[in-house]
Amino acid sequence: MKKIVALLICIISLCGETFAAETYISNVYGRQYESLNGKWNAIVDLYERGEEMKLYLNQTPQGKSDFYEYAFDGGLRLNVPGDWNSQSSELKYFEGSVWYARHFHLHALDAKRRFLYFAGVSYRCNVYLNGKKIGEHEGSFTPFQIEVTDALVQGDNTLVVEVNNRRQKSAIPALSFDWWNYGGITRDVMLVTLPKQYISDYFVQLDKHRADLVHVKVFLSEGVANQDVCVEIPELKRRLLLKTDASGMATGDLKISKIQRWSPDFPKLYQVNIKTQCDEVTEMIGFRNVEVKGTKVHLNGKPVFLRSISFHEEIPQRMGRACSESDAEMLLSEARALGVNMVRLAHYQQNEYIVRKAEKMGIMLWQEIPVWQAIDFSNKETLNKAKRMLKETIRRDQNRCADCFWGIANETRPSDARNAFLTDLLQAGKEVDTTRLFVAAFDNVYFKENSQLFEMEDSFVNQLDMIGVNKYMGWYAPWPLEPAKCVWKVAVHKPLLISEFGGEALFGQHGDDTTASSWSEEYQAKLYRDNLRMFENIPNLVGVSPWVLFDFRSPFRFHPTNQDGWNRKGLVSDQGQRKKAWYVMHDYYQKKQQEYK
Ligand code: GCB
Repeated sequence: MKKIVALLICIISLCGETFAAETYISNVYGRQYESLNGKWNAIVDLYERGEEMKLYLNQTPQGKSDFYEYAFDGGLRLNVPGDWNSQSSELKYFEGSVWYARHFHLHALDAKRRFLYFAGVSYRCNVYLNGKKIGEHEGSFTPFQIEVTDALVQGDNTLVVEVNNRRQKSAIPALSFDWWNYGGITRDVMLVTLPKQYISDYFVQLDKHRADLVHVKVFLSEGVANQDVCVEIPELKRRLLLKTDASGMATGDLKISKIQRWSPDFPKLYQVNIKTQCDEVTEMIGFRNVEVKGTKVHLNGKPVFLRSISFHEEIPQRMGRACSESDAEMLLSEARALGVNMVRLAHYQQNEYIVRKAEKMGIMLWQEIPVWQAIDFSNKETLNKAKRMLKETIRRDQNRCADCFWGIANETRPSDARNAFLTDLLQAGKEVDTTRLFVAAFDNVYFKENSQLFEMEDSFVNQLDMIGVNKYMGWYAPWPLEPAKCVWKVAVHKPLLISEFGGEALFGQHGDDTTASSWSEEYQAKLYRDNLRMFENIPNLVGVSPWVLFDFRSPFRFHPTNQDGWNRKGLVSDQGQRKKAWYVMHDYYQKKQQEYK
């Protein structure tokens, strides 16, 4: 493992990118940890002078002549986890640097190793412990950990994090995106305690095609050979004994004939225990097969219709990021009420509470990285970021059987630079996961006058397992023909998911169902009926995912009365009221569920 980590660090630094993750901790919530959530002190650093003024030292005057032109105590207090935008009206639109600080107490130094774990910091950060920089990370939606065993002191420790959410051309997402640019330490922070040689990573999942074969890979933190590794599934009375190789990795297969596979109807999870001489970890893991056969997606050997919906990681009533188990419960139970068997987690990796809860509820997931429209495709550094983000995503959730689809991009247009970027990115993903389907969403499907068909020209799609199409008929695109006469001939040899469709309506606004500018529930409901009619003419359709479950915050939604900073395509309003279109979708999903019984 040491070698792999060293190689990774080397590759990453060769590519001109630095990041703090020295090593990895799989299933952090199943480990011994102390939460560092709560109120942190904060300083808003509008002119970004904090580093020069050494805020990371978090000093207080000692002698009579001592003074500092800053103090963390007595100032702003921010909740962690939480975005800053929703915690102070002055920070609603803020993009820039905020310094966070807190103390924590360590009773005694011992032989254990300790790591600071950040589940998500938006967008980039520098981390300082006891006055010294110990790490940095870029990317809002993936976790990172920093070993602090030697940087900790007995007693009081000072942790300072500079967080910056300024948008940049080379970032992912880049300068513009259709959601709120929430900044802050938006997910959990923990101090994790592990033994000297610990189980850093593992993969326990069913083979892509076989129902009786579980692939196992276990990585130790140290590159030591001949260590015993035991993987057991007590309920199935199965145990696999392995030895590590010189890199600290142990691999093997478990042949099991009577596995009850996970599915939306029966989201069965098994307790899996992994033990070595020095460490043990336990996790609930499910097993399922997801594969493509012809133009169908099969779940556990049977064609499935993907009854999906998208949402952002946002609680609209609070106008802030979702960050807890109860937030996950709220988002997913409203999705479930619609009748879904899948959620497209748009447009970035959402927190682990959501992923784990979805799995328990039997909801399949499409998770994607925030390669959203205009990314700097010709920039090598941006490509390296995207690859790292995809790998960090897969690594965090590789044992979540609910995760069936990895989305690598949303609405990118063909060009040499785009094609090369996505080809490379896809390759990087396939190197680390062979059990899931790789997908992307496209918006370049058009009605062609000469053929009278909806078509798409984009050779990249051939590389994917399934394609998603975002098409806003009746909203951004006028109907060229009656919906019932619109026929699609798009990526005909692949399964096709309508990964977005919809239109805006203000809850409670009633009007003409033929006029988009009425922003009425009636227009939105009719648009849904029309689109569902058209979808019958897509021969390779495997599912639909309307855009979007809830109205969500978006800075470029400028209409003063109908939008006022909200994208109103929700089937449910920002206050939780279901619009008329919700019922159209609900009926459709009930029908589809019966058809695929
Ligand atoms: C899209 C994007 C989504 C937007 C949506 C819209 O195609 O993928 O992020 O929010 O359109 O409402 O315009």
